[in-house]
Amino acid sequence: MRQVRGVIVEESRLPPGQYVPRGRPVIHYGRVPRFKPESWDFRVFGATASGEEHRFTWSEFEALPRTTRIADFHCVTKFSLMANEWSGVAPATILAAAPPDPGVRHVMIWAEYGYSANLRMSDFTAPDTLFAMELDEKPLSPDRGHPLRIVVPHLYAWKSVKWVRGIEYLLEDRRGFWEERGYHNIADPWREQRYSYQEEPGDGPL
Ligand SMILES: Nc1nc2c(c(=O)[nH]1)N[C@H]1C(S)=C(S)[C@@H](COP(=O)(O)O)O[C@H]1N2
Ligand SMILES: [Mo]
Repeated sequence: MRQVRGVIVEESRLPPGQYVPRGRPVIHYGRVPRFKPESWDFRVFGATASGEEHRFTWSEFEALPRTTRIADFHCVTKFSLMANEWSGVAPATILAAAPPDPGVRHVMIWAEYGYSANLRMSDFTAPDTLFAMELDEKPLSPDRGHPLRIVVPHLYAWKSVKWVRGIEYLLEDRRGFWEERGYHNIADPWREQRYSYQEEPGDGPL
């Protein structure tokens, strides 16, 4: 990973079986939610260090320090979007504001309408993972996750949850929305971890 004027820039490369489409597809399950800043919140719950839930309002979340990363992302349906410039809040900032219990090894990312994706703590804290509010120097469009999505460029893009509303600290791993429906628990595109039947012992909960 390179840094250019403080921006982490990942080398653009295409994982096995992926292609670069014309245009920039938008893809998700269900409808695009409407953003209501007065009632929006970001909840950090589950196994927090204090045992208490931590809640950010939109104005609190918006005021957190931001950083920028440039990275590709890879959909399991085989298209890849190359060199996206994301700006937003680093997971480390959330972990510092609302610390997890020391036994936490996994997190569940929760979105509007109950969409979710689980991540290992090591993927959540990886240097390319970000809670993004901007793409290519503009606020996210509604269909790309406005006002907040997570991007986990080094995993298949169903883990890059749009319209994020919170995270749950997990003492034991649990499957999210697509992981329960036949997709791989880890989802590393470089190892083509597409489907749950490819999982090896230790890759996921039974
Ligand atoms: N909340 C939510 N986030 C989601 C999805 C979804 O259905 N709901 N789909 C995922 C999938 S499968 C992909 S490929 C990416 C697509 O992101 P894009 O629309 O910005 O290309 O969003 C991911 N995040
Ligand atoms: Mo996807």
